[in-house]
Parts: sequence; C-alpha cells; structure tokens
Amino acid sequence: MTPERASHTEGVISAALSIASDCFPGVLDPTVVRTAASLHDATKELDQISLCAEYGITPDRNMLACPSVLHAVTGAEYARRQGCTEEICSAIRSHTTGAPDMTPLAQVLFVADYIEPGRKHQSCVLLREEYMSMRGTPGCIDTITLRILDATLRHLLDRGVPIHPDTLTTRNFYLLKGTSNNDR
Ligand code: DGI
Ligand code: FE
Ligand code: FE
Repeated sequence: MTPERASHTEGVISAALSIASDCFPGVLDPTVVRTAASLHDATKELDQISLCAEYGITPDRNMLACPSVLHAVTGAEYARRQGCTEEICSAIRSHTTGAPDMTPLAQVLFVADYIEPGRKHQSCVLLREEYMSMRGTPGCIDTITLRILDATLRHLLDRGVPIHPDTLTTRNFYLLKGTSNNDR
C-alpha cells in the first residue's frame, strides 16, 4: 500500500469509529468497524481485471464502464477470503457507490470514506464541516449520505464519465427517505 493509501485508510478508521459512536451508539462493535475500514481499499492499487480473473468475478457492463467501482467488488472478495463476515464484506462492496437501505456498518463506512480528515477536495471539506455541525442529530447520517451522493453525481457529470446505476439508485433511495413528497 502506498503511504497515501495507508494514511487515507487511517483517516477512514478514525472517521468511521467517530461516526459509529455519534450515529449508532452501542450498535456497532468498534473492532468490526475498524476491520471494515482497514480493508475497504485493500485491492485499490492492484490491477482490477487480473484480480477479477483470479477471484472468478465476471464484471458486468456497468462495472466495466465504471472501473473505479471495481475495487469495491474485489475488496469485498478479498475480505471474504481473509475470513471476514458477510456484514463486513457487504459494507466493503458498497463503499464506493453506496446501496439502498445500507446497514449501519455500510453507511458508516460509506460516509467515513468521503469525509475522512485527509480528504482535501473542496466538497469533502465542506461535507466534513456540515457533518460536524449536525453530528448526533436525528437523521444526520441519512442527510450526509444524500449530500455525498449528490456531490459524487455532480463530480461524475462534470467529468463526463458513466454513472453506475447503484450510485443513482442509492441517491434516489436516500432522497425519498428524507422527504414525504415522492416527486419533488
Ligand atoms: O477508493 P477511494 O478513492 O477512497 O474512494 P471511492 O471508493 O469512493 O472511489 C472514488 C472513485 O470512484 C472516484 O474516482 C469516483 C469513482 N466513482 C464513484 N461512483 C462512481 C464512480 N465512477 C464512475 N464511473 N461511476 C460511479 O457511479
Ligand atoms: Fe474506495
Ligand atoms: Fe477509500
């Protein structure tokens, strides 16, 4: 792992532990949170196509169109081979796109990956501040999840790259979860 990836991983571990105790007090085992965060980008620096072949994963057309998402799928399989629970593997699998109705662990990892203290991108800084200002309030994890998805979608649109359907489905899920009006 490069020093940059190691330091990002340390940032995700500490952010995830804080978010877990802010938003799901007494629900998540800190050891489980730490394991998921430690492994979430374990395969990020490897060649994804070779790794898929080694793991017997056949990427579908959406995955091939969005290669940045593949490390989440191979990372989940890596964790499975390391003996991690399904809860951890599935949280790793959804850490890049999110997933509708994430488990507490998956949602903590998804948010921590974006707002960990080492991220310097303007939108990460702004969302980190926004999270800090509302931490502990009811629904704050869903609000920040939606904001991250919106920022990610804007970023992908600006770059003109394909949007993975899971990113869009997740955004719609948290948008509708936060409003009673289904067609705002
Ligand atoms: O692995 P990290 O850099 O820590 O963060 P990540 O797992 O969230 O990956 C971020 C990258 O994934 C970033 O380059 C944007 C990309 N990404 C996220 N959602 C999508 C996506 N790329 C495409 N093409 N489509 C998506 O829906
Ligand atoms: Fe990642
Ligand atoms: Fe990451």
